[in-house]
Amino acid sequence: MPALGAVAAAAGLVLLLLLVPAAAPRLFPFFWADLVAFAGLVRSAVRCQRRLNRRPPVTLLDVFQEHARRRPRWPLLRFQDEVYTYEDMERWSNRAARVFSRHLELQPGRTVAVFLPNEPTYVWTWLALAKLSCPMACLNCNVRGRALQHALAAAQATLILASPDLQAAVEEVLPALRRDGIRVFYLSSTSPTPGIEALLPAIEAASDEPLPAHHRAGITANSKAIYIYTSGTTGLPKAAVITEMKLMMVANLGQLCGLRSDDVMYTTLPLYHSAGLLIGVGGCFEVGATCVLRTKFSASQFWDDCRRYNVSVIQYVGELMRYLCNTPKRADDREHGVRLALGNGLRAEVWKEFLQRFGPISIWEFYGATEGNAGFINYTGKIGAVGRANVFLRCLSPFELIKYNVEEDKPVRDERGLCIRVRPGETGLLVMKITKNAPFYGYAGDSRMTEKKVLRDVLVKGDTFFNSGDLLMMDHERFIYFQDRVGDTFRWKGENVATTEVEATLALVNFIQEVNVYGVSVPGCEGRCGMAAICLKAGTSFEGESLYTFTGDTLPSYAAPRFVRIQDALEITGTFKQCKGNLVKEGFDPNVIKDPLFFRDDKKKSYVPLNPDIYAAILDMKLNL
Ligand SMILES: *[C@@H]1O[C@H](CO)[C@@H](O)[C@H](O)[C@H]1NC(C)=O
Ligand SMILES: CC(=O)N[C@H]1CO[C@H](CO)[C@@H](O)[C@@H]1O
Repeated sequence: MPALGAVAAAAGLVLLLLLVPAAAPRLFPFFWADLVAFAGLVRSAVRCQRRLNRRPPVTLLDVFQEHARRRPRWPLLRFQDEVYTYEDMERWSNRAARVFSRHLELQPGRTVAVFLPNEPTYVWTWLALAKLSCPMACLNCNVRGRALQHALAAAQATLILASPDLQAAVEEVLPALRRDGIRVFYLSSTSPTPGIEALLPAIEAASDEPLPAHHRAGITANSKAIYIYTSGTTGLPKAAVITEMKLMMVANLGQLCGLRSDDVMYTTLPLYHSAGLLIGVGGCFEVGATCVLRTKFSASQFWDDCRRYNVSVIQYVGELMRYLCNTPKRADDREHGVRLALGNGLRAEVWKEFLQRFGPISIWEFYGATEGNAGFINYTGKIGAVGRANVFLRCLSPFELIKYNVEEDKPVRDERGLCIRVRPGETGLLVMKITKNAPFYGYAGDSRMTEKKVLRDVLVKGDTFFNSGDLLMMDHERFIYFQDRVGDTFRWKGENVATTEVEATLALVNFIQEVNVYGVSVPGCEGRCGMAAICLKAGTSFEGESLYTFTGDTLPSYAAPRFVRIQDALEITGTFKQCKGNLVKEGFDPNVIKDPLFFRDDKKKSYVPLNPDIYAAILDMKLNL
């Protein structure tokens, strides 16, 4: 989303378009929807800029504190049977900030890493660090060993506040941390690890009076507020920088989608990612709403929790909604007060099923990367779309879909060395122009990775774009659809195979519960050959012939998976994205893989068990793929 300096220009544009005669709605059927969405964005961007341009700037922390002053008794957080009001959180964070500042001698600007599960501690720690002007690096709870050290170094964190729940992970790297001079504390009442102090007793004993203002003296719109580690399924974590401005813009997203102060938002997403922390908790700070926090997502508990806490807004990412649809049907499926769902990664087939089953919930699907400089929101209710290429928005944060060579893993360039726009209906790489209003702050401590995300000479020599790494498609009505991640799409028989499309088709098969599609290398073959890891629905069995017929009818021959692997459960990341890396590496060797494997046999017109003989025949190139 753009931070607006160009607001004046934009307002001029809006005026101009309003003066376009009545033909406009006919020419642009989504004219009003586009305009309203645009106006909303402008309003929100203007608000963020105004606040942060004040002296002293009004940050998200100040917005929270204003709610705490005005509605002290309003619940901010519900967690299991505990309730924390705005005032409670204000006081807890005052106490914690005192201890961090005095006892830990924390200076403004020093990065502090938090290594905590989803629990109220996370929220008051965030507020306390904000009160001391210390950026918070949100360590992924699943990160271990060398990756953990790397994450700390990237954000230059010299202090870790951890939970004893992660004792083993902490102790594993403790000697290395000590060598590097990194201090570790537990935010608990007792410490299970010799040499690590537990801070809770000191925090409980500290004064809850407000802190002196000097701690916040240096804060500006561009101060680093948070580091979020991007959840790559491969490689070491990269620390994306979230400035005060970006934090506020993202926290405003909920309000843009209709989040109100009387809403109860249900967050089961990990707080170490932007969806849970910035959009979820941050969104509640912004409007003064209540957040129901859960340690871990549970499909079977989801709706019971929604009823128990009177939830009105839910958050989702990736496969989460599919898991809800996969639970056994219940008579009370539609008995809940949920009116709004915010998230991303919802696939069209799940979207339809979800609405049919759980009732008319308004779904706001948006697209955006934590480190990205712009994003889209679905504001028209077009199922499957992540947003619209709103003519208004496009002026503010220009993006392009450009031709991409999947094999060479880089954009196609013309004879002048510039990139080529795709036509409507064609899939292209999404790139967003980097401007003053849509800056890209890159990854902390990793200029090489930062440079990799920057694409130069896209439309004219010398321009710079943020490379989203995602392949999207825009239709003739300018709706935008997510197609695949760059590394996931593979080439087979000279064609691009978008794994999400094959997955969407296979998800319709009656015995398939979940599916993950990827390409495996076959010796002697160009490109990668399609393979699907599937989970069977309870009480069903794999039917090779019917799957053969179905895929033959619904998929182009190059896209129908050659190999099928049946797994008990599919591996996912902390943000509910499927992991393909290990599956790709493991390939299709029945001598190594213990899961049942099947092979698409064109002679038998069925998926047949992939035995060592077939495997050998493929390697000897006696079997044509
Ligand atoms: C949910 O709403 C009902 C009815 O309005 C109320 O009695 C109950 O206390 C509420 N529960 C919570 C957790 O707010
Ligand atoms: C503003 C708006 O139209 N948002 C929509 C996003 O998509 C869902 C479709 O399910 C609609 O219900 C929302 O109203």
